[in-house]
Amino acid sequence: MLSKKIEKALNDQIRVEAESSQIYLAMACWAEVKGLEGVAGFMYSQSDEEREHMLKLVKFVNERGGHAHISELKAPNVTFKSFKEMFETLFEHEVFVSESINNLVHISLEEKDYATHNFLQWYVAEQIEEEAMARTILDKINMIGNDKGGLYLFDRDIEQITVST
Ligand code: OFO
Repeated sequence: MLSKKIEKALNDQIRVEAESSQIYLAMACWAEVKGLEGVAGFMYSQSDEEREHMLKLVKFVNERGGHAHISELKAPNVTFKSFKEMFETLFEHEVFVSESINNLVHISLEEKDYATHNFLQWYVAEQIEEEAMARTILDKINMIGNDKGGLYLFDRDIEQITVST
């Protein structure tokens, strides 16, 4: 059984994951209308992954005697000044999600909820990967700068970059 404190904290995380999914969906749309199919495809799959993260939490809360709340979400940014700005936003967002997961882990220990603590280890590992991937992408984007040819190649290769991370 979940304590009220843990249930609330997990529900807050459900919202964070749902908002992440919307943020990346908006990025996918922006990249798609700008003609970068590779980047759009990458963002669509990131958006799907975040929805999976959310669902995993939803099921965990309901299975452990809590009630997962599906709440209203903050509207994401739908336009960006540049691809660099968009990927910076992605990186900063992943850092924020990691902090949020760490905070949740902290609460689970305070509450001596070892089942939740164990469940959260998957998210801890996932955030290490996601932050590393976002950092790799940002490094490449910084290297490309305003070079159109570089952006074209980046768009073509983004799938490989992420698979090899
Ligand atoms: Fe990339 O955030 Fe979910 O966990």
